[in-house]
Amino acid sequence: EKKIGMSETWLRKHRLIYDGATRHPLIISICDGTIIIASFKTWLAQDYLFVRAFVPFAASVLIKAWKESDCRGDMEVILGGVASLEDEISWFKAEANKWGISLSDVVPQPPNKNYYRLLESLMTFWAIEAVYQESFAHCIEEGSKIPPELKETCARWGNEAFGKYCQSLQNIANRRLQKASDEELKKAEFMLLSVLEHEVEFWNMSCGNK
Ligand code: HMH
Repeated sequence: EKKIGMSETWLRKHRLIYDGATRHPLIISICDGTIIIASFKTWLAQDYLFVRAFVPFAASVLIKAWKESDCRGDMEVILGGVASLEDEISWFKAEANKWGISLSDVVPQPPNKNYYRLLESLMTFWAIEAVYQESFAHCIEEGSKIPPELKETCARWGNEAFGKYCQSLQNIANRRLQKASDEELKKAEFMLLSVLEHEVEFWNMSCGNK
């Protein structure tokens, strides 16, 4: 049986907003096949920029794991995440090419840029990945009518291995939260909520094309 940690408690407490981030209309439209291709393209281009910002953030979390963690395995978990980002950037470039998007012309929209400010703690590192994992895993569940050309996108974050990785990050976060002060706990819960809110805004960016 899975032990319930602080992060699970908070996700339950903020269930509605969590569902708002993981069951956003953009994700629902991918699941039911009604997605507008212009929306998908906007998402792809903006997320490419987000992932570029995420790379140095991941590196900073790796440094913290090395300096501060009481468990050696933590560094390997985060290193795995860091290592996969090179492939992810290449995937974005190839995918953009497929859809005729010129990435060199893309500029970050305000909801994207605002999100960069949250790239600072292990809590946000886990939450950012977890929202994508849960969102896209939903798209590849039985009975979804996902367009074939979007299958690969959904599998990238919805696959089981990525799910396990997110679970490992969550376990690390829970363990660290057990030792946190009240002040740190407050901050971590606030950061989690902020991620959920920014994810909603991030999805919203792509819905303006409808
Ligand atoms: C906006 N959230 C956003 N982009 C991503 N690529 C992820 C989460 C997952 O890494």
